Amino acid sequence: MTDRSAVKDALRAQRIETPSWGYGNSGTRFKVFAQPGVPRDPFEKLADAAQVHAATGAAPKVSLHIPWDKVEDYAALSAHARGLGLEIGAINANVFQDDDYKLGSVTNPDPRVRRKAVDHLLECVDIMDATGSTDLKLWFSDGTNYPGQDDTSARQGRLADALAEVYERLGDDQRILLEYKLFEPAFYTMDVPDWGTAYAHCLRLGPKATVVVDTGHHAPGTNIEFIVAFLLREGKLGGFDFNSRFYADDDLMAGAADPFQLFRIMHEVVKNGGLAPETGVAFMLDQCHNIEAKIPAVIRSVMNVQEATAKALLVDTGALTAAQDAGDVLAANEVLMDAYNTDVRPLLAEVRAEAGLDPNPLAAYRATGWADKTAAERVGGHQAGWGA
Ligand code: RM4
Ligand code: MN
Repeated sequence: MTDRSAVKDALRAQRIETPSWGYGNSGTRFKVFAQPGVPRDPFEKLADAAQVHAATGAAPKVSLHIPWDKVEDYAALSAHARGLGLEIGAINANVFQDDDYKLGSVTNPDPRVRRKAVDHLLECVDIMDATGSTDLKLWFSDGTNYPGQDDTSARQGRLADALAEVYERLGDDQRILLEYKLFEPAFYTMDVPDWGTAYAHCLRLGPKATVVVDTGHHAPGTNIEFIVAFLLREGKLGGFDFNSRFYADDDLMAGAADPFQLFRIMHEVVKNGGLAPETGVAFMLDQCHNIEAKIPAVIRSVMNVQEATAKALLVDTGALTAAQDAGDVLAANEVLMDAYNTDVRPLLAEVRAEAGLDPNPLAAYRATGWADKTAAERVGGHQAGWGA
């Protein structure tokens, strides 16, 4: 696509969903560094997310994590979101922080634990009904640490049964987004280690089950854009959990470690129609800001996704196809690299200005004084974090 106004339309239409946990305290297993002004409940997390949306105009949806974002009244939470110009995005189930789940949740050898885990997943669908969320995001920490620990194949059967029960409970407009991860916390086998496993389960479940690609959940060197192209072609790409990694699942700001990889991913998305709302690809962030200020880090991530998208939209597809058809390896590569090497910041600044936004979202956020205000106001109480 090289028609400038079509590129701008596509950029204006892109929505990036931010994670509630990105606004709370987080850390590594060594230390959590608390930050001043961090939200103390899901209502305050939404208020922070509204700052990101105000600055970027592109982040109206917020993913929740249950029970971290458990509240008495989900309709009230959803109304609060609407009042801030936001919507509730994916509901992330959490079956990894309970003593019962030591040997797994839905794949646990003990049927009592499996029942408890599936009940939590069903509770998450109730929360979707109450909040208007359409996406149930499932990530399972399930797996084994030692050869022989459990029956790998039987665990697949337990997983399939659990997924089938949850799938049955979904409303017409609701879907499952199944996320995979290569390793951690389990170190020998994970029960959903890769896209192929997730895809096979989704295929068996039906059209309302799709795969989520968390960019931090692969072995180093994995060609993620190939996975994206494949899943899009099969209509099974539900969305992304964007973040960056240098080593394992580092959950750093999207586009920070390898902006070229993010571009290559967005190139496959754009080329295969994944920006169109009807394909249902959710552009979510799943990251943690352990040492940097959280709201500007989320804004930076949104901008990085937008920049990768803009570059992907600038690929001269006519020239690319011609070079590919002619078998001209160097010309084809050059078309792609030309787009990647374009400075798209002025174009995005223009799109923002035309939408009545500050062309510089980070400056816009700083000018609000929100960081000082919340640091002064949010004293006392318990800061939100993992396990809240
Ligand atoms: C997992 C996975 C999930 C996220 C949790 C916090 O590694 O990426 O998407 O909800 O972490
Ligand atoms: Mn994730």
